[in-house]
Amino acid sequence: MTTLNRFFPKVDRQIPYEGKDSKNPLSFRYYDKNRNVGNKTMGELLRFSVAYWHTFMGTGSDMFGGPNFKREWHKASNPIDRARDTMEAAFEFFQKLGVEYYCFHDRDIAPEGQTFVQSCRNLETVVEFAKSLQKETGIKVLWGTANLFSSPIYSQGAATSPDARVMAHAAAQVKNAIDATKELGGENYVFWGGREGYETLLNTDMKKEQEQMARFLHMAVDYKHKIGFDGQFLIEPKPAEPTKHQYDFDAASALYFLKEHDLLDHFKLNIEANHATLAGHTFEHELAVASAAGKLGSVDANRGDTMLGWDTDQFPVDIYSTTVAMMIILNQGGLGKGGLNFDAKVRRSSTDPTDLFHAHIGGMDAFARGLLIARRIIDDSALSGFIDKRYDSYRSGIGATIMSGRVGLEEIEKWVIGAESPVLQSGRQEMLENILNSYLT
Ligand code: XUL
Ligand code: CO
Repeated sequence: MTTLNRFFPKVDRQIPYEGKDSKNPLSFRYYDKNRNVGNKTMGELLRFSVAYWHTFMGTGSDMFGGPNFKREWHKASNPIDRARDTMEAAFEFFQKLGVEYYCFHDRDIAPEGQTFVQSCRNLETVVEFAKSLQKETGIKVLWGTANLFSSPIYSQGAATSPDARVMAHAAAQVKNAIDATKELGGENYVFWGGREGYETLLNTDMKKEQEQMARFLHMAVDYKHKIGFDGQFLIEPKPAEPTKHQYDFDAASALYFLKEHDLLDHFKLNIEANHATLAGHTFEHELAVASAAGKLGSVDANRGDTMLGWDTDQFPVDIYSTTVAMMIILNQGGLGKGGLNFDAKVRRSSTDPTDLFHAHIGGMDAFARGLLIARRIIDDSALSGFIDKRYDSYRSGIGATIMSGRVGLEEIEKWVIGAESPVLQSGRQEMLENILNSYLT
């Protein structure tokens, strides 16, 4: 390790794997990075990433109260010194936690300047520093992105702003964020349209705004090819918050948008658990929609709270949910360049920097455990055998004929008249739920 004990003195060594009976809260009980699960290691399959914005820039503030985390790395008075200290704290944390990846917004790693040019300079300075720390430690960027939602100029949208000068500003900012991501060897680049949506149709031309967004994304694709950035572009759907109606509502609407605007070949999706539930879906539904389209690229691993209707961004702890998520991920052969990014924050009351370790350890163990359970369920064909059999009638007879496209409604009508009425097999939901539960040991 290169950066020792400057910001996290209470965690004085790398978090060890100690097995499921360990009582040490600063140990992994399930995540054993080099353990083989199938033909890959846990580390290779899970590709955990820390979200820079929550973990190092989070202050604990909410709608009712200001910052209450007193982080050592936020104490320097000069913004660039503060950014460097924060980056050092981040790399100390990554190494002690034993994660290989992080994700960032341009404006979390580098402070916004007085002018656009100054902001770009700040970003270049911090990227240089991050690059040297990455080289020293082997830690990598899972994805970078641009913050196109905090600045007041984006209050009525970025790419979808009614003001073309704002759209131009967003485009220039994205160019620089893609450059930064490429410079840091980022494996993906994410577009989350925080304010790409609208509040009221009384002042909005929805079709026009969506055309603007498509143009914006086409320009990003062109630029990516021009500079030879080989990272995967990802769209992160979210239904609302901060805007009332967001254009990338969920996986299905994002896929439709991409297809409609001839962008589908250039993008995959980054599915976030709490965004799925805000859209009225389960996390696994959104993963399954993206995966079925061959577009599940990466995951923002967090959870919401069923009692609260907003994006609480909590760390994932639910083994049932991580198990079904890992089943979908394993069934598509992994996440490729993507990974599991903890887009999650500790609660306002969790004020000690050590809580950041507890939070990530919990999330990593929850997914490692889900991975082990999912692998066993798949290997035993415990559920897939049933699903396969359920569609048997399409493998031969009328089912195969219909699916081959050789018959239409009239031929089918003739067949129905001559056939016996169908007797349905039970869907056996409860039995299957019991089978799944029997693996959650
Ligand atoms: C917001 C959210 C973002 C994106 C990146 O809800 O999830 O942090 O992940 O901009
Ligand atoms: Co996210």
